[in-house]
Amino acid sequence: MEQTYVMIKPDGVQRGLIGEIVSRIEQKGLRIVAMEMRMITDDIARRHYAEHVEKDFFKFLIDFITSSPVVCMVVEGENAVAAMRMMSGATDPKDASVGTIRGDFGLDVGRNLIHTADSLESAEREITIHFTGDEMVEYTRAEETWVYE
Ligand code: DAT
Ligand code: MG
Repeated sequence: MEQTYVMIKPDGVQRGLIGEIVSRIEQKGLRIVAMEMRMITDDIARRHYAEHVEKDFFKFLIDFITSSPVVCMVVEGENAVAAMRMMSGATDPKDASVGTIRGDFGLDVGRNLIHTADSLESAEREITIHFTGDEMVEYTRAEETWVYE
């Protein structure tokens, strides 16, 4: 089982899409093992997006992600990292397929609704930034024998 870091961004929260997005994660069969609504601090935002510090959109990214509450999650399952990337869709909603979260609900790269870690290494790094071990729960979902062979 892999764990990945997922965050419903301020636009997703403000547009009333928390339930829709959480519902898609649940319906996929993935297991949410940590979830909390938070304001992201400037310090956490800079650590989270450290790889983009040189980009010209970095300041907009930090201002946006700290502007309004987000929902932080750790999501677990087989191939959870790739599964969540597939469900999120391409970075720019203009390129994201219909059926993905960004493709179905977004129009602008700066308002693309959801963050999902792009690799197992990123997932581990991001989970450590946003959660402590005792904030995550261990359980199985009753339906998992019907999700996995
Ligand atoms: P992703 O969120 O798909 O992993 P990323 O890590 O390349 O994409 O970029 C992080 C976020 O930065 C992305 O979700 C939206 C924003 N972003 C990326 N490219 C951008 C651009 N060219 N202009 C404005 N914002 C951009
Ligand atoms: Mg990324």
